[in-house]
Amino acid sequence: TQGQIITCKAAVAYEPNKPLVIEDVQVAPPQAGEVRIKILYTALCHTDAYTWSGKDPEGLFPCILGHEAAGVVESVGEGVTEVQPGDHVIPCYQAECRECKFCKSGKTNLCGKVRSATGVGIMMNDRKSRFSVNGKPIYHFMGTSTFSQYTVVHDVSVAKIDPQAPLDKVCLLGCGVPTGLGAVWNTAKVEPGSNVAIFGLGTVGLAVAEGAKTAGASRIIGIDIDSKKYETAKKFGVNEFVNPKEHDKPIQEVIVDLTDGGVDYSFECIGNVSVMRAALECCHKGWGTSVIVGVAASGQEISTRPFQLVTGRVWKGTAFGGFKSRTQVPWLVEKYMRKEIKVDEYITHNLSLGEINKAFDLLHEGTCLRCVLDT
Ligand code: NAD
Ligand code: AHE
Ligand code: ZN
Repeated sequence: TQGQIITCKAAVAYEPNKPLVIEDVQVAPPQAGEVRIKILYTALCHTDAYTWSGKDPEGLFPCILGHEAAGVVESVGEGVTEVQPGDHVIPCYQAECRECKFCKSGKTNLCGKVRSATGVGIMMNDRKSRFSVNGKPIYHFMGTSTFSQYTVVHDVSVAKIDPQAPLDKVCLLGCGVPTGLGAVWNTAKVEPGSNVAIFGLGTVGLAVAEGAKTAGASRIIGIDIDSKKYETAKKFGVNEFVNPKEHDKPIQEVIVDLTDGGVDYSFECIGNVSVMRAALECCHKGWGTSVIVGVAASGQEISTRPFQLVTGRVWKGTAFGGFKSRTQVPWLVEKYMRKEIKVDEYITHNLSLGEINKAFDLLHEGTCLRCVLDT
């Protein structure tokens, strides 16, 4: 198949919110600096649902969504040296070229090399798509497009992992789990003995809890409007629970009262701008730090009294938990293999690619954390 067009199945999003269509898609061979990957397993993340909803300014249609996956390299384009056919890999929506201003800064995991292409659904080389259906181009998404049996990505977006790792599990290390762990370890840098508040106990919030537990946090307060979330959350380290619906006072006041003035760290894992405000305002005066993890729709804005910041609270955000993707995803896989981090525990459902619309329905049900699709 090397150098040839591959025809395979993919789930195409033709229009916002219209059911995805399983199509025979033509996948062009990888050009210079590109890698074609056979995707074996892909999970769904709420960010896919967000873009599908039409509210993401970077979401172009028709496109192939998906960004939490694992697979095997099928072929590589000219000049690709770090991976070869047969390598087991995780595609990474956050690239790492190790050469750009961002990568060299030592201050961020964001990479600038291919971002101008991945935000508009094309490849860097010729600013074109590698996907088509009957000659009509289909846009890429987040530089990954994993809801397909084959995809083409930039070489700087490929993490080569231990071939022993089970791909049906470690696909989760492409997004949600690293995001939560890294929000704690890299972005907030939570210290032992800290009090932590986590808003939203989906996969990302639970991974924050796990990260906080391993960082030695004392009180790990989970906040969710669905009280059923507490039982599962306990297994990830949450040791107190608050449902905002059961209180008359604003949730920030409830947390401040519970914690003698506020928490040391808070995390917003929902994507709701009024909760982001509450998360900042429940932080302790003088030092409390709040990390925005949730993705809010375009047009939404955050607000608070600047006095909150003047008096020492800190507002931060995180993308992919601050992890350098190509370097650290393989390290996270090793940690999973040594049983130092959970992954299996987030998988509540398994379906096939053909059942993807059902999988999106599940995503909106409280019982689903991650649904892994066998492609
Ligand atoms: P999820 O939907 O599984 O979890 C959200 C949780 O929040 C649910 O348990 C829900 O009951 C709860 N919730 C909803 N409204 C609430 C409210 N007002 N108060 C308290 N709880 C509330 O989602 P997820 O997959 O865990 O993802 C969470 C967010 O993180 C999404 O916005 C997603 O797009 C974003 N995300 C960001 C990054 C990043 O790099 N920054 C990476 C992955 C996901
Ligand atoms: N295109 C969206 C922004 C989406 C967003 O913030 N994405 C996160 C990852 S979410 C993964 O589930 C991210 O990494 N952002 C940094 C980046 O470079 O995109 C919008 O609203 O415009
Ligand atoms: Zn995601």
